[in-house]
Amino acid sequence: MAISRRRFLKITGATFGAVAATSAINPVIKGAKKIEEKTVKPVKGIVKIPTYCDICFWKCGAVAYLKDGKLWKIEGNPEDPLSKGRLCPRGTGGIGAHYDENRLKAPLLRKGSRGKEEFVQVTWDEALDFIARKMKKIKSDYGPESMVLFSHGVGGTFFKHLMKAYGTPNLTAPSFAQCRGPREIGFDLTYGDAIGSPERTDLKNAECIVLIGSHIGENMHNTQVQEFSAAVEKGASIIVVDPRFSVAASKAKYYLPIKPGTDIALLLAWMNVIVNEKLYDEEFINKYAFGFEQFKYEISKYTPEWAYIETTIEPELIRKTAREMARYKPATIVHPGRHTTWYGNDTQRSRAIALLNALMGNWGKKGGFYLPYKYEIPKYPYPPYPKPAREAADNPNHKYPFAEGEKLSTGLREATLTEKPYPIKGWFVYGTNLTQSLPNRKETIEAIQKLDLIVVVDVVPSEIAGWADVVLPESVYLERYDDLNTPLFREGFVSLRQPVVDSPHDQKPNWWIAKKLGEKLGLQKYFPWKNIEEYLDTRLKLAGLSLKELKKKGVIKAPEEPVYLDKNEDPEFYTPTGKIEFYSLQLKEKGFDPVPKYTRPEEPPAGYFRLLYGRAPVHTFSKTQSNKLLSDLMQENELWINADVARRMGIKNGEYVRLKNQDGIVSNKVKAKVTERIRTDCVFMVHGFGQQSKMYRKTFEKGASDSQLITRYKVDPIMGGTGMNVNFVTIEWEV
Ligand SMILES: Nc1nc2c(c(=O)[nH]1)N[C@H]1C(S)=C(S)[C@@H](COP(=O)(O)OP(=O)(O)OC[C@H]3O[C@@H](n4cnc5c(=O)[nH]c(N)nc54)[C@H](O)[C@@H]3O)O[C@H]1N2
Ligand SMILES: Nc1nc2c(c(=O)[nH]1)N[C@H]1C(S)=C(S)[C@@H](COP(=O)(O)OP(=O)(O)OC[C@H]3O[C@@H](n4cnc5c(=O)[nH]c(N)nc54)[C@H](O)[C@@H]3O)O[C@H]1N2
Ligand code: SF4
Ligand SMILES: [Mo]
Repeated sequence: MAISRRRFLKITGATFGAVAATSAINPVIKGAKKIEEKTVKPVKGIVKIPTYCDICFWKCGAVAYLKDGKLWKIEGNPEDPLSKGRLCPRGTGGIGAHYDENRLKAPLLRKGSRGKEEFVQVTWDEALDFIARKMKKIKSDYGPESMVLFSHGVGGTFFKHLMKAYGTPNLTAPSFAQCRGPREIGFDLTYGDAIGSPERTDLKNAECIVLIGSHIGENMHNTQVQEFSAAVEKGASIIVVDPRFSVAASKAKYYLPIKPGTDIALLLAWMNVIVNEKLYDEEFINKYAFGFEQFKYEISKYTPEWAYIETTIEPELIRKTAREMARYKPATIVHPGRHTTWYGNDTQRSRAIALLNALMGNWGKKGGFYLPYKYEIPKYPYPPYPKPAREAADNPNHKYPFAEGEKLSTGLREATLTEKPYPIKGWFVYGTNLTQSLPNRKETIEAIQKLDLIVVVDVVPSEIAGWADVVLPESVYLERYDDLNTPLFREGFVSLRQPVVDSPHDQKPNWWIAKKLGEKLGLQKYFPWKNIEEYLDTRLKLAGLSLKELKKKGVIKAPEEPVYLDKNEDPEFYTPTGKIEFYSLQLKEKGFDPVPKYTRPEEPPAGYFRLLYGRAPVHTFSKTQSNKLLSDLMQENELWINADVARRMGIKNGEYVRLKNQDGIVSNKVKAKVTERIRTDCVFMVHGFGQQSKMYRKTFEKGASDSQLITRYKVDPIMGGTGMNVNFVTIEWEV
């Protein structure tokens, strides 16, 4: 079936002709002076400026257009390896971030109690002096380790630097323990290497793609969608495993509507068939597998008939799809997923996915996992950071033995609540809406109430900003420089984010805020550069490039390197055995199953449904709801509910309902989407809606929040990720 790329990727007319940013001030902010809009010097005609997108964290290269000095539209930069000249609908609507009427316009200081959302407007000096005073006191009373930085995205770079200079090891992001942490650890335990972002999946050359929940097409990571579309167009065989008939499922040859939470059973049965029928890459396994015989023995009991009882997937379909995968090996890829924090057994599920891929012999092969490389640009030559006196507080006594790489955000929240292993007294929050992105909102708020200081840097009055002591308004990505983008990818390149327009009010870029605050904290030696241009140019010069050149092009590529193994080249695995660990001694030593095992998930009680959630093509988490171009396309989320169930319950399509979870939490009202496209035992909604900040008028009570209903979470004992697909809801009618 041919797929129209246009349907996935193109939205037209997303331009702002003559829209002016409004200067209305928020009525909740007391004593606010009217902030004058800055006047932009109009340059006649059309000016094109390359930059990279920030509507999500994929960092697609883009070209912004100014028309007579006004931001007009943004398109993909054809030179950019990630966007290849096309942005996703969110990126195309990115200019709406600049024109957003809800933007924070000046620094705010809390009046009254936390969470009341009463603020006074202050100057930058007043705001930063206040923060510096508090941070100095925290340092002298409790030690620098008592400050935590939560950040997400490249804009956090200079705050990470600031916090390391201040002396804390507690830097974290929700993109690990609430997102891809289990996947990275599962693959690392198996191959000695992580998947990374962008994922090293050679989707465009794959002949068979297996998606386990990865809802590409709704999950709009641009390059992945383009590559997936290319594979579909070339006739790749697509197998989709999802309790919900996703957009990707509509492109599939085989759709497996699995019972939620039972994927490990399916994976084990697939491997059982492939091993029993000797369909795996024998040469590859003989050469590179460790513990294959034990693995073989372990999985011998997991027949398709056994898996059928768990997954509700017919044994014959399990066999057929296993054979289908094997037919196209090594150009078969079982996508490792990205948001993998589902049920608390996620590292083991990721390991099962890693092993199934290993049976395909696809490491370093075309259509499998390619070997990425990057443009090496040296770091800025800063003085060394002070060594923190105490270890990070996120994982005391290494309770989660394989929590490696990034710190656990929920672990740091726990430390704040319990004051163990030591008190945490300050949170600096950059670009992450913690009440939406961490499970159990109540715990987040209780932790906030224990703090001496909480600072939020945001662009709109998000839910988390409502809980801050100080809110700092940032310039949006189209108004600022950020650090260079040099990801590991199939092509090495460096790309630049640079300002396209001025900030309309008193917003400042992150680097400026970090530097000013650093100076007020006496850390000026860590900010030796005059401005970010000097910083960027220094880094680029160290690599023989220049800012001038990169400003013009937006993207510069590194000399090409091979991303597949040569015929006779051996892959390297950085595991303790130097092989792909089918049987993991590392896990065994710490008391975990050396070969993944299946445990039946808890069933929803009678009358309850499992709450599932995911993405919509035109929104990013809770980041884009007030962007006019995007909210015009989707104003609120819907509740997907099975048509038979809805009929039985008397719920009509389009009718508003509320959800009540197992702990009695009732959601905002949400529109029912009555559909055959979901199983009867679960419901689904898009994450990011239903924010509760009163200041955030545009989104207040628009749709329901999955986060509000995710009061339960199941922690992965291996690495501390928080499985969040473990909540059950009933449906209520009163509106
Ligand atoms: N438009 C848009 N795109 C995005 C983002 C965004 O905010 N907006 N965010 C990006 C980020 S950071 C991430 S991490 C990714 C997340 O995107 P993915 O990694 O693709 O998605 P998940 O959230 O894990 O999965 C949601 C899908 O899993 C299915 N599912 C739920 N439970 C189960 C189960 O038990 N078994 C199986 N097999 N399937 C299940 C759901 O029905 C849904 O289709 O998206 C990225 N892309
Ligand atoms: N319930 C639930 N929880 C989840 C998920 C889910 O699907 N459901 N998904 C998980 C995943 S996969 C991830 S990656 C995380 C994502 O978690 P977060 O990164 O916390 O995502 P957002 O909720 O979009 O929060 C982004 C915040 O940054 C602000 N912002 C936007 N642009 C800028 C800017 O230019 N500068 C600054 N300073 N701020 C800006 C936005 O207004 C918003 O408040 O959440 C995880 N948590
Ligand atoms: S995937 Fe879309 S929103 Fe994300 S960076 Fe690329 S164009 Fe922007
Ligand atoms: Mo994520």
